Amino acid sequence: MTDIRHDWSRADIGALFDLPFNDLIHRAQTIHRRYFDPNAVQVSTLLSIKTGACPEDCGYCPQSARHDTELKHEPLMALEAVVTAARAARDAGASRFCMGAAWRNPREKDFVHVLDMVREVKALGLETCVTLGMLHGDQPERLKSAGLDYYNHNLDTSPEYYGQVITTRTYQDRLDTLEQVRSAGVNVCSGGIVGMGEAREDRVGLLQALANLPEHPQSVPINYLVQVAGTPLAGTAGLDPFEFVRTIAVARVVMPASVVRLSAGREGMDDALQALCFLAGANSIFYGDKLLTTDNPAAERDRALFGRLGLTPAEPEQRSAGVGTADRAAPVAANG
Ligand code: SAM
Ligand code: DTB
Ligand code: SF4
Repeated sequence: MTDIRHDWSRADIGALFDLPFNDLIHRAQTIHRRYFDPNAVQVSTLLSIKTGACPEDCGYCPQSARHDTELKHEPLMALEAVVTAARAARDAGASRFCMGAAWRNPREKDFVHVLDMVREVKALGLETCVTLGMLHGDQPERLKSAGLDYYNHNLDTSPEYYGQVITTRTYQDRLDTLEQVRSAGVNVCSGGIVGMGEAREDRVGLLQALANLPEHPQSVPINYLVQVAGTPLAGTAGLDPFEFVRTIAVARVVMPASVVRLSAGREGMDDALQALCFLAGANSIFYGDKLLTTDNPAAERDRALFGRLGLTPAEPEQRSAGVGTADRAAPVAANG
């Protein structure tokens, strides 16, 4: 029987969340070892190529024009500056470079510049990822032709809780964007945010929506809300850290061959909590002092953490064995 399923019920996923913590971690770690080298972690670096003044109203986001945050707005970056940042990320040890823009969707005159960025970053030998909001027409195919490896577009939360957080685009809009990206043959990076005041049932609903997509996203970022003053979600009650670890573990169980990224929120986590997340099946991080606009742990701290835990940056070959073929990957032999 294959572990790769697309028929997860809420009850199935809820039952995983309800397991005793040790049983859940054991199950997640066992599955993780069937599909991945347990000591390899994929390393991506983010860059905000267009910052702030976004017309959308996402309640968590410091870049929405509707929230009064202290963020400085920046227009689309020049190509050379993006290439310089990508080269620095590569030289610091990242294997993927993710470019994010605070847009509802890219306008054509900006989009052609993003295509150039993808081409040039790819030419540095890096994997490429962009997150630009909704796409139209042949934009997904043009990104693919330019050398795009991944498109990030998150479902963010359950269909039921979604309307509490975002009103300017629908859950269906997001599913449609994922479909367009998938059809163009670009790997999908899609996950969500926890700690937004949602119930466990919403974390169950998010993971169900992701795991029951026609193909599992090749990459699944699990973000812990970074609370930014001036956003509607600032001041939300914190989540029990073990519930965050459970969310990672359940993501690993329901999407066994997908790379699960321990994403935003690491700056507020101690090393022991991050180690638990890796044990629960997280095998990717954002690396570098900044996420898009907020702080991420310093690169030296992450290098020290990898050293202490015996983790190594995933080789491109290892990643391609699992990534890009999430629904087709054969399990690898258990490794220790
Ligand atoms: N504007 C595009 C979009 O929303 O599709 C791309 C950039 S947007 C910043 C990318 C993702 O970052 C969001 O979908 C959300 O999941 C995540 N994000 C934004 N602000 C966050 C925060 N404060 N904490 C955690 N994750 C956040
Ligand atoms: C994702 O899931 N998390 C990243 C990336 N995809 C684009 C973004 C996190 C943003 C955190 C808030 C900020 O730095 O602005
Ligand atoms: Fe805009 Fe993306 Fe932020 Fe939403 S998450 S406000 S779409 S930048």
